[in-house]
Amino acid sequence: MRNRSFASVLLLLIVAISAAATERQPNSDYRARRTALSEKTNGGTVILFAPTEAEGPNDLYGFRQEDNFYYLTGSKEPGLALLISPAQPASANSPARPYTEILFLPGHNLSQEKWTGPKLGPESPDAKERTGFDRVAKLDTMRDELVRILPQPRASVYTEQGKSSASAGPLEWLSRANAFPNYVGFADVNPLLASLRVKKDAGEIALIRKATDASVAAHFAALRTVKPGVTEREISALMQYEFGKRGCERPAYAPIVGSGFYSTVLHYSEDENTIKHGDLVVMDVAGEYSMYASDITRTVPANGHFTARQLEIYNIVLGAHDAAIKAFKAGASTLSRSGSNSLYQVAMDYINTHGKDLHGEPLGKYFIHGLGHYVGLNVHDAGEVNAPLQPGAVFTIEPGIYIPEENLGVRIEDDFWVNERGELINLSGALPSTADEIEKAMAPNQK
Ligand SMILES: [Mn+2]
Repeated sequence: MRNRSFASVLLLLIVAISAAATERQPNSDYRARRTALSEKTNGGTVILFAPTEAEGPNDLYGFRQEDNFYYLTGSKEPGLALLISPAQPASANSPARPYTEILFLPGHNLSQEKWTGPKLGPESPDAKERTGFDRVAKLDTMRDELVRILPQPRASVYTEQGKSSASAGPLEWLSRANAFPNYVGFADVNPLLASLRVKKDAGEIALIRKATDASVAAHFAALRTVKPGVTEREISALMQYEFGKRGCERPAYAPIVGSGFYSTVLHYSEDENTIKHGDLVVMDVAGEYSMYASDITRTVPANGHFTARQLEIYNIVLGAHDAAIKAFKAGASTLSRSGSNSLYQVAMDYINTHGKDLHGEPLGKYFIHGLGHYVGLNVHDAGEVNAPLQPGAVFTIEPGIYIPEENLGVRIEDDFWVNERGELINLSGALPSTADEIEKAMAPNQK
C-alpha cells in the first residue's frame, strides 16, 4: 500500500510536470489531421520519420519535434515513425483494407534516457491511449508491416525525401531491406501537409493566442524599460523572461533588438549596442508556446519621443499596415508580391505615394521584404503564398521602411487570424501601435 501510494504520487507528479511543459490538443484533433491527409493521397501511403535526438535541430533548447510530425501526432518524442494509409478496395493482388494508421516507437536506449529522460516505449500498456493512434508497434517491425500493407506490385508513398529530412536515411534502409514493392513511386508529402496546416483548427488558434498574449506582455515590459543607456541585450533578455514566465518554452525565432543604424538591419540579432538618445529601436521578438509561434515587431523612440522625421516615417509604415488591413478580403487577398489581390502591393503603393527620402525619391525601395507570412508551428509557417487567404489562416502584416543613410528603420508587425466569418482578427492588437500610444506607454520610464 505504501509503495503503491508512493508510485501514484510519483505518477501524478510526472503527469503534472508534463502538463505544465506542453499543452497538447486532444488525440482526436491529431487523428482528424491524419485522416484528412490520407484523403489527399489518391490511395497512397504516408510514411514519415521524426528526427532522432542526435539529429534534433536545437543544441540550445534541446530536442524539438519536427513540425509536420508534431502536426500529425502531437508527440514530442524523438525517433518515431508513422504510417498512414487510406482504405483500399480489393484488387487482383491485394484484398480490401480499411484505413490504417500505425505509430512506430523505437526500443529504449537506456543509457541515453539517463541523459534526456525516459521515453514512451512500444511495450507501454497505455501507449495507444496516450498517442491516440489505432495501433502502436515496435519500430523494428516497420519493414514487415510495409510489406504487408503496401499493395503489390505497385505502390505510391508520400514522404519527405530531401537530404535534410529525417525520413531520407530510414527510407534508404527500408529500400535496401526490400520493404517496397517493385514499382514504388515516391512523392513529396509537404504540399499536402501545407494545404492542411494553413487552416488552423480551434485548438491551434488557442495556442497561437497564448504565444501571442505572452509576447504582447513581453513587448509591454519593453515599452516600460527602453530608454537611453539601456542595452539591446537587456531588452532582449527582459522580453525572453516575460514570455518565458508566461509559459513559452523558447523564442519563436532569434530575438531582434536593433537601435540606431541597426534598426535598419532586418535580422540583426547580435543585440550588442547601448541604446542612445535619438535612436529608434526595432524590437522583433516573440515566444513559442506549446510548439506554436507568435511574431511581433514594435518600433519605439529611445527617449520616448519621436523626432519629426521619425514620426513621418513611422506614420507611413503604420499607414501601410492599416491600408493592408483595410484592403483585406477573405478568399481573395494574398501574401504574394504581385497580382490584383496582393496585400503587399497595397502596402507598397501606400509607401511609394507617401513621403520621400533625402534625395526626393519615393520610399518604396526601402521596403525590402515581403508584407507577411503564415505563422503556426513554424514562425514562417507552411502554406501557399499565392493562394487566397481563407478562414483559418494566421499570418503577419509587417511593412517596414529601412533608410540606413538616416539610421532610421521602422517595422510594425502584428499577427492576424481569419475567423470562420472571414473577419480579420488582430491577435496582437492589444499592443500600442500609434505613435501617440507608444509615447504614452513610454512616458513613465523617461523620468
Ligand atoms: Mn515576421
